[in-house]
Amino acid sequence: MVNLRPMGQPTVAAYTLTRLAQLGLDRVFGVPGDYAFPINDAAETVPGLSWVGCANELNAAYAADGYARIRGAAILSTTYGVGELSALNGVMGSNAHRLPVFHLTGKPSERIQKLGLLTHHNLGDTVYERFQPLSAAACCVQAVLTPANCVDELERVIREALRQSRPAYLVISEVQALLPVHGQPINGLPLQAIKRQHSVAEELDAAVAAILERLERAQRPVAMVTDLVRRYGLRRQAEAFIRKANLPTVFAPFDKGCLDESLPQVIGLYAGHESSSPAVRGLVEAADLLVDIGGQVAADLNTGGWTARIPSSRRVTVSDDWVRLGDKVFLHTALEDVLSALVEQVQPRSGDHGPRLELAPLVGRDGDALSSAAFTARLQRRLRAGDTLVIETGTCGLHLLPMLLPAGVDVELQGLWGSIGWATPACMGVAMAKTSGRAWLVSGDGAHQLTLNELAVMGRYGVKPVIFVLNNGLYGIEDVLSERGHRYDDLPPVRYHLLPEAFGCQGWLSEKVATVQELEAVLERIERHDGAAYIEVMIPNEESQPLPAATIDQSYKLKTPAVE
Ligand SMILES: Cc1ncc(C[n+]2csc(CCOP(=O)(O)OP(=O)(O)O)c2C)c(N)n1
Ligand SMILES: [Mg+2]
Repeated sequence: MVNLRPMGQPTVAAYTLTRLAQLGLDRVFGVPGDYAFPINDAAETVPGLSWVGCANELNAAYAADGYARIRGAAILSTTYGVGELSALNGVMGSNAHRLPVFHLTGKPSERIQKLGLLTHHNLGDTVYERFQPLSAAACCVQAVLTPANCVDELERVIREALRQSRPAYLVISEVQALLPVHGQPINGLPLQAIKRQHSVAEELDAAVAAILERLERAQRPVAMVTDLVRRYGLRRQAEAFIRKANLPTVFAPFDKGCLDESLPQVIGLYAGHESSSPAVRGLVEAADLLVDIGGQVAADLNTGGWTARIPSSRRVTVSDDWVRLGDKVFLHTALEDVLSALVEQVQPRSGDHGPRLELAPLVGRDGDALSSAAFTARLQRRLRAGDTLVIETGTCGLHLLPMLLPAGVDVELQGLWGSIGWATPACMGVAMAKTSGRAWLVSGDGAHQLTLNELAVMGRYGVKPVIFVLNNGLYGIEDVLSERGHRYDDLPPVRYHLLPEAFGCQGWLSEKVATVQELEAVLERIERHDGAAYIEVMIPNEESQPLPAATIDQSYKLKTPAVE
């Protein structure tokens, strides 16, 4: 490789990765490719960074997503066209879930472009920029980096990605990447030390005063906290607010894990008719004020099929940089600033909070065949403070979301974007980002089949997750929603517990369990095992029926032609 570093100036590729690493990031997830070799090389040589070679770009994007959930941001590296397009679904999911993933891609050199030479990974023409708008569409900000603009553009891109808490797209041509940057390189702060949003004082003061005034007048206020507070690193402040205000507090399904559920104020999950209990639903719907910290995503799966409706007249929404109270909207009110002002000024309320989430009953005994309920109850009792549980989209979510999380246990899921296969690589990213505690994964068999080749990558890098694959032989949740019996919901009979061995994962505890007794024995062994575990859990496929008739009925009414 040519050494192009006159007067010690770093190359565009090296500077870009150095600057991103300063945020506190130590991994680059990706798949190498010729147009991106300078970026790949820099990932190996920049101090403090290491390359994680994923099984494919979609997995890499999911892994970066998981890493960003723990570290606050992540770096993803793909090659031109074929690589970046494969990552798109994953990056779009990071956008939906408000994660600043920096997606770096290479492209053909300007020499090739000026000569009009045809290149591979294109359509046989000289349109070199065809893919940029596609990749950029998944991001909130983009830049084509050159030696002349690199230092300035990177500051703009980093600032914007952190301000909006969404992905950024960075393109560097294979030749520009190797040229030295112009200007004075910048030494950036770690993410936790960066103020990501700024308020306009007048709007902030007015918004906070209005919220406090509404809270003081309210007889039966309830708070709701959403995942957005975690994405801005503000979970502790949100908890401090509900603790000091002493408000009964709920969370919606997509936001599982955004609160310490052992806090006495946390009463449960609110999703209209799919709330954790009728008591929780009653309390929220009888409230004269709902203080929504972060802004509930009012999507179907987050609201019990749109049955969770609180009129705006009874609602205060504190979003990322605006506040709404009834018909009033305040702008430029940074979430962080609103929360600290509220924590400082709110008056504590007295009185009871209401119901609590409880440990799931230990259903099933010894030789009984396993069920989702028997599995969930036993898993719940094994999670420890500091652990993170990654939950895949599918039937497992229906069982795991209403469960009480032990103190200090986090959950990550992809409720809104809901792309099956996400959880397996995301769990790897979570495990790599964590500095203590275990990463647990629960995935259905169908979802796992999309991305299970990432197990080999986990083995290669010595990651030690605890993985449960719930094997019911079908796309269970689809089978329910689309009524039972379609052949397209059946899955090939993979023998999952043999995979770690085939993928070269050393020291993994790998087993198949079909009864309650077998599950209990393996959970006991996992507790003592200092290494990865991979358990195939047999779930009878009959369990996938029935979903409550009312749920199926409601879904059909909205999705099928209205025949009178
Ligand atoms: C990328 C993608 N493709 C398809 C779907 C539709 N989908 C949602 S859940 C699901 C089935 C999940 O099956 P499995 O993982 O076996 O879980 P189970 O419900 O059987 O426990 C499918 C196909 C999706 N959400 N994402
Ligand atoms: Mg299944």
